[in-house]
Amino acid sequence: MAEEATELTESTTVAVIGAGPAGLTVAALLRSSGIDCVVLERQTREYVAQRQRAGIVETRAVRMFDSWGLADRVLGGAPHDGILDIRVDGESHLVSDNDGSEGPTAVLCPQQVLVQKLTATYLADGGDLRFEAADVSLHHLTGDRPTVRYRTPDGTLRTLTCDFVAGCDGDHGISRSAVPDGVLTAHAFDHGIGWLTVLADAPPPAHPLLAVSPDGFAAHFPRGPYSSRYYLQCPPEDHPGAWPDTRVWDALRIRLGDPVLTAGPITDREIFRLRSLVHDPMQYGRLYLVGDAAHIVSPMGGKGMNLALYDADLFARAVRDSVRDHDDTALRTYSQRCLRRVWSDQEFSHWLTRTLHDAGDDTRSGPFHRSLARARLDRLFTLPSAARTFAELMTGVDP
Ligand code: RFL
Repeated sequence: MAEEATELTESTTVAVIGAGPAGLTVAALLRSSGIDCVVLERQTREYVAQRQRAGIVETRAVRMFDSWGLADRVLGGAPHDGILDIRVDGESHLVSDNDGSEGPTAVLCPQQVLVQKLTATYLADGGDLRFEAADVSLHHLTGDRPTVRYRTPDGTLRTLTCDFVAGCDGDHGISRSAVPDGVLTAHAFDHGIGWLTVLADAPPPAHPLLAVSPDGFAAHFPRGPYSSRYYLQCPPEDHPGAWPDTRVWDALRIRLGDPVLTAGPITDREIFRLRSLVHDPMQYGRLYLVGDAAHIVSPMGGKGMNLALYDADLFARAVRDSVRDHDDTALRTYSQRCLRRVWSDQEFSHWLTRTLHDAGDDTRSGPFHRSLARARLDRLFTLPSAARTFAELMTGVDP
């Protein structure tokens, strides 16, 4: 049997667990503030760089990176023209996300592009990012110096002592489970709706497209010059194998009201449930939960990754205040300030999810809720104040 390798101990200011959008943003912002941190990521660099999910960095997040002087380095992709196509029974309604505010606006930057650029920026600035960190565990979180233990790819055990731990390891990570039972309250909601999501090498739509149809909801989003992500409402217990290519393209053509929609090779296909989850508080001792580690928001409205970026910004600023100015006010209010935004985005996502599903296939919601949902859409398309509120919630610049 191989001998257990020697344990090495190091010290840093912030141990960041996870190198997704949340962890990398925390790390890049701390680095640009001159605060040292170590990022521990379970997967390889290649794996993390290829994970495709979100497609739009919203206006609020673009301005956040801009305020740190990092927008040009970490954002890629085409500018978003701010138009959303909400298609009802095949009829397009173009909704603008022009909220009247000044400053840079949203970009079509796929999540993997953001992750690749954040990684490159952090490393180019001398950041410490350790991939394939196994068996990460957190200790002494309520003491003055928490410790993080992990194993390197060659089996060496390492211990990091730190002032703060940023738990950025998503919904299935170890950070949240290091909090004793009973400390966090989990608020969970399951819409009872499934989405088949498909990535394909096929032309993107002119504008991000959400479609209401009696056959169920569908959507079509750009993911690159010749790449698209599609969504099709389906029973949550469906299996991707029940959706061969012909069924996918036939259903998309019907629901999007586009009989000549160009098909292309499908590169990924999965089914997930629309669900929401919020943990309150987002802090335990010196552990701060950031992004999906603290909350999941159903994808309608494109808020999940953008919320992760919001948390990361608040956390990095709070640490900066603490380290530079010995002012812990922002750390103490971190959870409360994040949760205000989290619930606002949850509400927007919930509203949009219900509206666009109930207005179409009313098998579950019934004709009354279908008519209510259509009335809400009608208001959005005709009432300027409703359109303005929608735009503010889309861009995230609402107060
Ligand atoms: P992530 O991206 O899950 O990253 C967590 C990282 O932690 C690592 N990790 C560990 N590292 C060390 N030790 C451990 N024990 C670890 N356990 C895990 C993981 O390997 C990973 O690298 O969380 P983060 O950073 O909080 O970012 C959140 C976003 O990824 C998520 O909110 C979005 O993808 C949600 N989402 C969307 N958000 C949007 O804003 N707009 C969208 O259009 C959008 N579309 C989507 C989405 C999520 C989807 N999925 C997951 C259902 C579309 C889909 C299909």
